[in-house]
Amino acid sequence: MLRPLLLLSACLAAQLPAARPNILHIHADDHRPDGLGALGTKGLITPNLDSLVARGMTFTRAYTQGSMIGAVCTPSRTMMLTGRSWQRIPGAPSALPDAADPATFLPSVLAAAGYRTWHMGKGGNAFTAGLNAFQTSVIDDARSADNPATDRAHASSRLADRTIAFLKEHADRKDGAPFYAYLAPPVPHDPRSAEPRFHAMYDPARITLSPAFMPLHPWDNGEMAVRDERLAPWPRTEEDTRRQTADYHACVTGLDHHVGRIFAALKETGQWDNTVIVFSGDNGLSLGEHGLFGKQNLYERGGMHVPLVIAGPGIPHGTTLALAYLMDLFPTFAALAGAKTPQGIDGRDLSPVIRGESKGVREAAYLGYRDCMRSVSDGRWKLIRYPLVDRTQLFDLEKDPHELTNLAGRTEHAAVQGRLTALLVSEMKAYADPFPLEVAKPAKAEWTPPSKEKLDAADAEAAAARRKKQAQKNAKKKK
Ligand SMILES: [Ca+2]
Repeated sequence: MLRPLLLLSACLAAQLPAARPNILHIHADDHRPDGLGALGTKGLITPNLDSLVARGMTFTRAYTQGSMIGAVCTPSRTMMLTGRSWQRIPGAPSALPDAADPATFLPSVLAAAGYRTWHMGKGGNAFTAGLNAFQTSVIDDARSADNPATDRAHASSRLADRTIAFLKEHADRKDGAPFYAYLAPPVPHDPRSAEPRFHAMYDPARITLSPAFMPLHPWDNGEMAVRDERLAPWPRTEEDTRRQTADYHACVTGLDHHVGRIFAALKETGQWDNTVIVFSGDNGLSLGEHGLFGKQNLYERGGMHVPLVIAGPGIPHGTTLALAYLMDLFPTFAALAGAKTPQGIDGRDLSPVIRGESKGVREAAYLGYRDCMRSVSDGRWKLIRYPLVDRTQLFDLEKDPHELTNLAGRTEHAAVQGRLTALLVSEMKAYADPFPLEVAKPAKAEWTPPSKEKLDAADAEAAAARRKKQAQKNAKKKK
């Protein structure tokens, strides 16, 4: 895996990372793809993470590939730590026989190459088997019953304290082993609670709403009333959206502040020059765009598009439009570490893109959510298909980055639509996605917000079904 590095010309040698750098991976929770000042969110104060953008490589089209459940975090984090696509992660219908073997998980692979592996972060909606594969895993969960003292507002602060202690301890070691530290704070995920000093920095009245803000999604996308969508009233109001966005920004700024303390500790302990820092998020989030408030949709300012910045020794400065998935981090980190990537991994090594030797590692970004949404993009054009209600959207992302003008069904774009549809079919086949793009009897697309009574009744029904399933499981165990 080190061979491509050795092939680099001598003039680049000065930029090469010292052999086997430390990898410090900050993986935020529900962090929007443009969710840093330097990534385009006006007024968002993130000087520390911005410094990564200023010196490293930014992927503006990085995605988590999809989710079969509302908790998009879980498959996302599983894809990242296994390098496998959403239909092939452990437990998925097309998983390979060794998919659940911990020896194939990222921390084990890096450990086998001599890395110390350390994790601190959330335990909920995580990939527990993957976290257990770290040599050290510190779970920080605000909802943890055995640790009622924890609270969300100070999650970033606790993360920094523990990480700084780890960095100091690591610097004193004499064995020369590099580290892979995976920091997974539950931030800026709701409840959007930061320290008061960060909330004080944002006045809701000064928040600019997205051009794609809408009071309601124009029709039923198949997941209109899931948990996250209920975090705002129907119809969405400008005032509530501004308030929620201000709170979101406060959480991001709080995270950035404490990340700055981690950066300072890296410098103080002499580890800065040999540490590659990666900033990414597990999934995106709508904040009123298209009338949506969750991550259970496929818009660009929606559920699957994530931030991704890589900076450090040997990483050139720049921005790339290369289509990337979070599962690509697995082979990319393995390449940095000189580790051997296991067979059967779907992710692709992004090193050639980072080094400027290649414009990309794939032709399409394909995304999915449950059985109700599929999308594909070639970088410029994007097609979203909603089989359950027989709706299709076609957007020109170059001219219409906010996805406001649906070009599907227009004669002048029929050829593009046909090409994108064929691309979607082939991507679904390549990733063993079994769901149909057409159903026999599509439902009506019209949608009106459900009443509280109706939501409560649906919740009670779902809870009863869960209890029944659990009882059946328990009965099976007893036998
Ligand atoms: Ca998340």
